[in-house]
Amino acid sequence: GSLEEAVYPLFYGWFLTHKSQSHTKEKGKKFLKTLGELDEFKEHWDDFGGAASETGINLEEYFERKGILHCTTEYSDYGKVKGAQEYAELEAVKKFYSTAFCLQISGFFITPRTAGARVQLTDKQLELWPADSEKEAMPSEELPHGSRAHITLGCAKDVEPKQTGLDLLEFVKLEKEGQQALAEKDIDQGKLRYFGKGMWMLELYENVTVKTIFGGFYP
Ligand code: 2AM
Repeated sequence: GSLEEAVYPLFYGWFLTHKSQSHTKEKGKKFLKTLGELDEFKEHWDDFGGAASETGINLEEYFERKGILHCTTEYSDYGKVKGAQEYAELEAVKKFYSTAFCLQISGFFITPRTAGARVQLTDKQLELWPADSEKEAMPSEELPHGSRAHITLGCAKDVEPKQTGLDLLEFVKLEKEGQQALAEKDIDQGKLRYFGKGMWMLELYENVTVKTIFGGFYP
């Protein structure tokens, strides 16, 4: 066999620079704080099970954060995932490895499981997005290419990070079906919508731009 074997990362993605991480965490915290204090949110504490005390839920504590903020493109599990090799060999992956990109955050969302930032990818960035990402997550749906793109901000206890993208696709599915929000409110940062079952989505009035480097993560 070959002496030099391909080395696959745990996952590929866009990794936020130190400064953009601070900026994003700041915006995310502001969202959680504002949301947590809203009467509209307090009416639906039940969605979060037993997490609400008499004074409410501290959302910043409810969602645990860990690691460097990033937007995963492909989870390859060191080459064990089906399609890992194909992805590594994509022209775009080779061409853009270690390249700087600006990502646009268009919204923030929470569910009882996860908190995340919604990422709007450009055509160039979509070249790095796996063809079957949405299909893999929701086999029975036809959801737009790249609509799963997100940055995990935090997960509730015992929830796996992969869940954030699945939660985002639940919102995308409702949007596609033309589902009306159960509640809607204009707040400082944007338009907030509630879809039931603890699903809150903030559509930002102005995108948050973050600087990133595309690459692989090999812990
Ligand atoms: P995330 O992108 O939603 O944060 C390491 O576990 C990273 O890979 C995490 O960032 C995680 O989720 C993502 N990840 C883990 N398992 C995954 C899977 N099966 N599919 C897609 N992404 C996954």
